[in-house]
Amino acid sequence: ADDDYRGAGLQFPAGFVLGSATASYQVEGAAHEDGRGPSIWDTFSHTPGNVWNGDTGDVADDHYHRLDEDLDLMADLGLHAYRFSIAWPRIQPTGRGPANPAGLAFYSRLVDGLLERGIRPIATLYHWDLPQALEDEGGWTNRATAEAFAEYARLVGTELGDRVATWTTLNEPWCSAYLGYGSGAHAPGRTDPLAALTAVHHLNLAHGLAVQALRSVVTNDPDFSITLNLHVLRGEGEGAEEAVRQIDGIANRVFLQPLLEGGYPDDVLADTATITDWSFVRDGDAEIIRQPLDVLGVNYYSTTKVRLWDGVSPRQNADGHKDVGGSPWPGADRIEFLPQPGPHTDMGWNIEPAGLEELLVSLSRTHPELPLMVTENGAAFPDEVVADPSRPTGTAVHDDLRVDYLRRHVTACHRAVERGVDLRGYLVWSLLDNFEWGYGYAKRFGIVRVDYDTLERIPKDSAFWFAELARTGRIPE
Ligand code: PNW
Repeated sequence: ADDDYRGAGLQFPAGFVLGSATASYQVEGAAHEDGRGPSIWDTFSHTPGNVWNGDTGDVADDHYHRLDEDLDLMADLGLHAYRFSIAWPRIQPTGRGPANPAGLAFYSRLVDGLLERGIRPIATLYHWDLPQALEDEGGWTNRATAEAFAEYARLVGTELGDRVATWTTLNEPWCSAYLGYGSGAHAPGRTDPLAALTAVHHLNLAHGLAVQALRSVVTNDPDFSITLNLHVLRGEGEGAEEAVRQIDGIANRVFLQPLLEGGYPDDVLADTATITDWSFVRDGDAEIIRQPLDVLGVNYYSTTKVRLWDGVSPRQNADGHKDVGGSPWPGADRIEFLPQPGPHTDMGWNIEPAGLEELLVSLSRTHPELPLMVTENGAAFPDEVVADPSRPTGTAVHDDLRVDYLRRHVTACHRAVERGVDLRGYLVWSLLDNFEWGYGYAKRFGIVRVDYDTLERIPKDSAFWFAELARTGRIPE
């Protein structure tokens, strides 16, 4: 069955989009330039103890200053699409007020540069860099943040709404809510289950309000979307079904149901009743959140194994979360997260391409009318860097494990397409090695290596492999 995911020679249908993704705080650097205000990730990364090695995004890949070089790199790799995120604090340094022209100009130049090179711009409005000034007023626990987000969306949409092909409102609200306000592993580093659930709702609301705001200003009939990191769950032992139900509720259905059907799942409300009565949900919110979507973005890396546990202190961190103060699973006090056998990436995440196929097939069964796109998939592995005069950079970077990971997951996508899934494309995470949040620069996801001393970009073997895939639409040997 493992060999079912080798995929060599399989051809994707014409128009299948093959590209890559990054996020503003992870690649841009230039943290204090051209009027950018501080975000929660500046504050968090500059607070000792939060990020490995004390790393910050101050410089990152210096993408802000190397935009043209990076655009040329994407063109060299033959990418069909590039998914980037816009840093809210570059547009509104305090999260409110008029747009900063220098901030808009940067993203306008980025979008034009993509279009000139025939690369489709997929813009994400929020990939976690909330203006610190808004966090000071409660951040995502404050309903006003969702309203401010709609105004930010309108400003960006007014500038770029004639050129962006796909608008994604939020990247992985699960991470924003539960890692940001529940476990504390991500900015703003809060550990409060009530705050986490309040954030879930205000993120959902922000999505709905932003789609409405974008629709009112864009002129080129773009696609509207949101990207979720849905959890593919495996249950174990007695009570496996109940454990899966609980985590599926709090991780997946708490987003999918309001976005696609309207309202929150009854069982999630019941599971979390000791934390909140959800009275932060107001009349009319359900209609705002449920906006028609043109495509759903799916980020997939691994699977999650759970079981029901009757002890006092379940392990909540086996799936790669740092062992920090809080839990990212409010209300799920009886669930244990189990380590999984088999090969793992450098993040400790188990490698299971069948999980991606399963996820895509199950989404398309429950929502047959909703096109899907894999907006992130990839792997952190150590790279082997060797001198090689035959390469343009004089250096080869061998990353067989990454090539193998990508091959298997791209094959999973192909299998899903064969099974009738309306899957529009696959974007590899990431174009460049970058600031991997709590792990700083220690984990490398790029298909292009970044030398953090010189900031030189060196395509890895996986970049050449992916370029061939993008050029031919066929999974290489
Ligand atoms: C995603 N987790 O993050 C993000 O969208 C990227 O910015 C990130 O670099 C990439 O995956 C790799 O980590 C996640 O703890 C971060 O479950 C953490 C988790 C999941 C996704």
